[in-house]
Amino acid sequence: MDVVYSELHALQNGAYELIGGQLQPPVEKPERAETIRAAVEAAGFGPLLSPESFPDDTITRVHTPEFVAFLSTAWDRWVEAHGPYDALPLNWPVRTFRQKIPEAIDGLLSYYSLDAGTPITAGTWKAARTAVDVALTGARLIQGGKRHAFALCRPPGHHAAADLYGGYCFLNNAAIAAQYLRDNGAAKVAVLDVDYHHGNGTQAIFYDRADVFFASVHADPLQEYPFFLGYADETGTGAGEGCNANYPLRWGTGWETGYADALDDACRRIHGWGAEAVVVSLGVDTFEQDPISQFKLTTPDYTRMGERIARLGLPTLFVMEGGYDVAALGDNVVNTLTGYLNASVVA
Ligand code: OKP
Ligand code: ZN
Repeated sequence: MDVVYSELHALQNGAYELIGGQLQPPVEKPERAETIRAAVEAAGFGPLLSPESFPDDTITRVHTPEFVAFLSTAWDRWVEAHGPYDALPLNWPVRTFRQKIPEAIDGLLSYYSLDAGTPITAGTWKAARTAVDVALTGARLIQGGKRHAFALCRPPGHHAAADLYGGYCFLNNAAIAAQYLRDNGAAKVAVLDVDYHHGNGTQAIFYDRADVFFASVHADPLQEYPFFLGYADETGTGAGEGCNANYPLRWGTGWETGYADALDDACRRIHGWGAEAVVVSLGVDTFEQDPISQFKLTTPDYTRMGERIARLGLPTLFVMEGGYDVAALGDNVVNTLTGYLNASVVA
């Protein structure tokens, strides 16, 4: 299986993150992608491909031009206002506030963000922009006839919506790849999101559309971040009614205690809907030892996950999302891809 990777991911390297009321070293750090790269290479995956460059209009098919302009200039404006420290928002336009776009950089960060856990640094734009190229290079491989590819993206993307960043995500790599597949020949594309957290950004981007099906297996938003989207009664709207499927699962869920059944149902829905290709938002933060998560999947369970995804029998683009136990990340990703390949109908 081809693996697309760029070392420029390391340009996203925040200094600290607010976790549980304390400033701590970020869990979303460069070592994540480096350890996955080393593990897939050691397992014989490859070749390792560098991303091609894609134009900005692939991004603005999914994100607003105003949001892209904001993200690409935010660091320079922040440095001008404050100095060379991580750019973080401090308040949000929640209930009772107006949704009017401010002028000052602090207000813009507030308007365009969903949390204070996603630092914009000197290299954020370059890293996020390169992650999009990584995902699109994988999508182009699929569009060109490959049955599968792995886009080893970092930073992740699934919390980013059309004009919203947060949850360590800036540009929605998986959504941009799905849209690329739509724009280049596939009539119906599914996104299967197996990250521990609900893919609120991807859901929002495609919520009113009948041409992209979004299915997500994740921790119950009653208990877990991002808290305000991801319930089972979110089924799509307008033309997209029936094209969104959420499987919220309680803390403590394991493979045999709810996860496998939910994944199976999600895959059945995607198959029944008639998808021509699937983009997998591959988060492995469902792992039992993940430092910020509460599911109980084991390393062998990822082989089973890959096997189930393979039984869809669809061209498959894996796009890396979360997963924060650096010691096990490589094994969990390799097992997913190996399980997929070994169960693939087309080798
Ligand atoms: C990104 B992805 C932990 C704080 C959680 C945000 C988590 C973003 C996850 N108590 N902060 O979906 O893996
Ligand atoms: Zn996650």
